[in-house]
Amino acid sequence: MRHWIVGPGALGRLVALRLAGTAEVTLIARRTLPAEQTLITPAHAALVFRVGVARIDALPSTIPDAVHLTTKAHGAEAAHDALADHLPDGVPLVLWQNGFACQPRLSERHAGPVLCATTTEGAHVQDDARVTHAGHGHTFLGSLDDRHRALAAQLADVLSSAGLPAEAVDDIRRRLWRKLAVNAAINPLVARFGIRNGELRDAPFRPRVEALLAELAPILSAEGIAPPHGEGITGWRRLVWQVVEATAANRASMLQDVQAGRLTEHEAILAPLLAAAKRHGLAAPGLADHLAALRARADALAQPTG
Ligand code: KPL
Repeated sequence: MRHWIVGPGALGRLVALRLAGTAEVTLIARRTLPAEQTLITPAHAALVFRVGVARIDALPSTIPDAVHLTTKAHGAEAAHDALADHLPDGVPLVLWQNGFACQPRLSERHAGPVLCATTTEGAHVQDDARVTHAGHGHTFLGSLDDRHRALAAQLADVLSSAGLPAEAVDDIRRRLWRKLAVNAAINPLVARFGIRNGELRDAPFRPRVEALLAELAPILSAEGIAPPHGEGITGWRRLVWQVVEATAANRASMLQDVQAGRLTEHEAILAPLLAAAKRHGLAAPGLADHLAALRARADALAQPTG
């Protein structure tokens, strides 16, 4: 199979280099990356691969069997716009973004099957030529309207054989919203206060997490999204605190974005929740406060510096 991976962050390069062991891979970015790429495995082995590389404004003339969009959530639609004219109808698109913003829009817009993926694989970039696969995880794949089960099963097999265990599911919307809920309870707080995830267990942050949970639970319930274990706020509380424990020493992705001066994924994570709150007539002042603060930061980032 021929895969295009669009978006050269940690996840994109992890997917690209794992697939490169068994398939033809082209890594597509705004600038040309080195064709020789090293994957440092969780067991600390350094595996070197040669992959195809291309710039998004100079795409290869070959046709891929699947395109994996691995940009940040806010870059996905622009990346898709840049690709769309070059792809014949019918090429499958896999969306690996957090949140729930580009997924419904691109599922409508793309001229071919669209799968969404959510993963717990851990990776981080070392430099332009090296990426570390920090921890094994699991990937779920499915289409929002559950129309592409066979394709999801085929791609799940391809990923699993390449060392990224994956499974096709018929409830990807629910799984994306669950991850979004966890991200909403953790990421804006740690990003704004500059703390590691585990510090959320301490005063003064614990009550702030609990207040967000009290806002999130009715919104999710109104959207028909149940937590994986338990019911209502008890289930969401269990899930969020489990993730905090499991990632206590980590700096969340949103904090890393803030510290690196990058745009955060606040629109993809918080805006769908606030839109749902509005639809169902629910109050969400804590979530709204985070969205406003992160939007103000994004506006300030967009200002030219003197
Ligand atoms: O997924 C995460 C992230 O870093 O974005 C965590 C912190 C595990 C949950 O929000």
